[in-house]
Amino acid sequence: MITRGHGEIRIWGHGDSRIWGHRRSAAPCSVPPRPLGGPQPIPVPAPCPSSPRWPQGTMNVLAPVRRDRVIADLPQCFRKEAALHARNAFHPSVASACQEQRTGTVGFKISKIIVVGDLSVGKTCLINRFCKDTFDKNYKATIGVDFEMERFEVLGVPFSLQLWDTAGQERFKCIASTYYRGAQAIVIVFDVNDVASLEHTRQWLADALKENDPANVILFLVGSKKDLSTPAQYSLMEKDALKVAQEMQAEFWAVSSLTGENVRDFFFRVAALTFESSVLAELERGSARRIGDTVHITSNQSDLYQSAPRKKPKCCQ
Ligand SMILES: Nc1nc2c(ncn2[C@@H]2O[C@H](COP(=O)(O)OP(=O)(O)OP(=O)(O)O)[C@@H](O)[C@H]2O)c(=O)[nH]1
Ligand SMILES: [Mg+2]
Repeated sequence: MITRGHGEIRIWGHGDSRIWGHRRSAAPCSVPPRPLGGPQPIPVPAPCPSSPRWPQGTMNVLAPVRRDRVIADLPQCFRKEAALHARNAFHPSVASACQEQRTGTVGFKISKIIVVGDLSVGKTCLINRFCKDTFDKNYKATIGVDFEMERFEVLGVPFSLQLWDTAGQERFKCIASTYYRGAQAIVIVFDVNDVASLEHTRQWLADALKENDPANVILFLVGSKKDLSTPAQYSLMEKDALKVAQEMQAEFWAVSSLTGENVRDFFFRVAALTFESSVLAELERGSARRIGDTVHITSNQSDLYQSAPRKKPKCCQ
């Protein structure tokens, strides 16, 4: 949740220890904030080597981005046959917009990423491997949804991802699907050792797209538990997965949350491509009105950002 008021932006959720470091006042303060219940100073993550360029006329009110979340070059795709694009570098318009600090509000936005797929395919483990660098071999079903925040710096611009971990169990699907709306990227996970979970990805995609505009989301198809298959089994499965990914126009990845193989590369790619599409959308809007111009919102226009009334999901009726 984000609240704005009195010059303060706060982000929090789920008592996550990485997030409480953000609960700081933006106002200049000579005394370092003290954590509740102890005199120890708050451990703030090490700042990245080059300070991110905050949009002009603004200041950094959040904790510095961790050094290991800095993206200076476009992370490469996993397979060229099923990639959202196979360019080696960021789109030239995006690179120059970042260079010239013309990224508008992108630095303040939080992009929503939803992670869907059959029960027990490894969605929670995938997110936990990246966000907490942990792996739990015991299965604990996600009930409804959960989320993690990750902050990046891409080409010098701060960029935040909200990773929504949804339940795969049928009985929680209805609750989970109410959180699908407003996604900028959809990550559909299947288990590379379970062909049925790959087949079900089409239905997961269809359900997620009911709540989102297909033209405005980017898709990833992720095969999990790569460590459990032999190279021969894996390459057989990969052929099928590539076909499904091409059909969906999704980018394909195969990962292991147990060993960590490809997990960081995958999330960096998600962050980079989501960022790239956000900046391109901002530039497109900016060609109608120059970024930095003042927009006057009259009372007639003040409901511009109100969402349309939600339809009650069929399964809840
Ligand atoms: N060997 C191996 N096991 C994994 C991997 N990822 C997840 N698992 C195991 O698979 C089981 C299910 O993982 P979860 O991440 O909880 O699955 P989920 O998709 O979140 O399940 P729901 O929350 O019910 O939708 C757990 O026992 C994990 O330890 C992996 O990469 N390799
Ligand atoms: Mg889960």
